[in-house]
Amino acid sequence: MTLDSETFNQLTDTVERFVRERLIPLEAAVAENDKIPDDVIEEMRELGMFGLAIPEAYGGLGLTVEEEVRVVMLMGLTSPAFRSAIGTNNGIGSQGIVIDGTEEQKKKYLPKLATGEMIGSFALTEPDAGSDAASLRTTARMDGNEYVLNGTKRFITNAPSADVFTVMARTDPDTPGARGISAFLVDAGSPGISLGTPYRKMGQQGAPVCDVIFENCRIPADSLIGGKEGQGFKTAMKVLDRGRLTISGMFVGNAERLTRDSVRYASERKQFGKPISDFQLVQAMLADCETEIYAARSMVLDAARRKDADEDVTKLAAICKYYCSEMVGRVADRAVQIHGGAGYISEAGIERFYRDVRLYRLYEGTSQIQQLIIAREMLKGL
Ligand code: COS
Repeated sequence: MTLDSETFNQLTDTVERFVRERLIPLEAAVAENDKIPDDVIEEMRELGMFGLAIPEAYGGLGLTVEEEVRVVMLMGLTSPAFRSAIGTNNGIGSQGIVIDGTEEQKKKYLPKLATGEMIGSFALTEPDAGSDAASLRTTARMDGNEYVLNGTKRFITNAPSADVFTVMARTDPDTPGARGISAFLVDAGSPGISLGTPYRKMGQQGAPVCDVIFENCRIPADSLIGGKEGQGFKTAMKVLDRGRLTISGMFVGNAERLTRDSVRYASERKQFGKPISDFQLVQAMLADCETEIYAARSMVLDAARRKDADEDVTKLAAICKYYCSEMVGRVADRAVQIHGGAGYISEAGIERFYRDVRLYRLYEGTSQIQQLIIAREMLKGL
């Protein structure tokens, strides 16, 4: 459902203020401690931010994709760790249920994911199945009224705090590739689950990632998403289509933040007796940032509107993910350049963003996978 414009404007005003007054001042501490303070998580819960994309019928705000993307762009004005905290509940950790779950599964999980009482996480990647997701080896064997899971999931965002995992596992060992894969909802407290030590990463401190290991993990048969085997790969791909679109909004927001900081710095920093913003070579870098952000913002909003109109956006989501993640990488590089030495040291926070945004070309499908999807869609049916 679309919110009326006044209610939606109130929401965006609130998020913008929250980002400016509450989150931006905490960026350095979150990076230093590798943790978002609990009271901030609580405030995000109170603001309804865990349920932006969960339908109203299940306790969420039920934003359209366009509305969600606009909110995510605002969240992009601060460190990505804050969006990541709410990202899986709105995205890959809940959308499998929203898109393909049974009514019982929706009723059981979505209201708690919407309030943030539960954290959702998405377990697709494995040690030997990254870009080639359909080659995953985790198994789910039917035994009486239960499935028994065995395997390891790698680099799982929000796994350390997760209460429920959407797990892709092979139910049919004789069917290789996508068709033998099913999706499950696995409670984190199920016997036979253990977590790896959280990874130390290049950036994105405060956004915890670890492995999830299943050893004879028994889950009830009704944990199968949609109640149908063999559909799990398609569920994962549909979730990723939506996820790639919404995170692209995040990349636009990060690029805007970096550009705003660069404009301010360039107008304050003086060299050769005048602000460096007076120099045309600096202006060129600022203009390139602004131009690319405009293109990125326009494409994300267009794709979001098309998704809301029920168009197939597989290609457009890949285009957005590809362009926007590469774009913010270029913007972050220029931001370091404009800040000069100050951009390379920790205090200004620019080098932190530079490291944070490097992930975007890797997760939810590398740039090369996006290129492959775009070309495949172009060549389909020829
Ligand atoms: N929506 C719905 N169904 C989809 C789909 C989509 N976006 N993409 C593929 N499918 C379906 C196909 O139609 C096909 O179904 P049929 O067997 O009925 O024809 C099935 O899924 C298999 O698709 P495909 O043959 O395209 O699978 P591939 O193994 O060739 O892999 C890529 C496709 C490479 C695109 C996929 O593995 C991928 O996205 N990899 C990256 C994974 C990723 O993003 N990981 C990040 C970590 S998760 S946060």
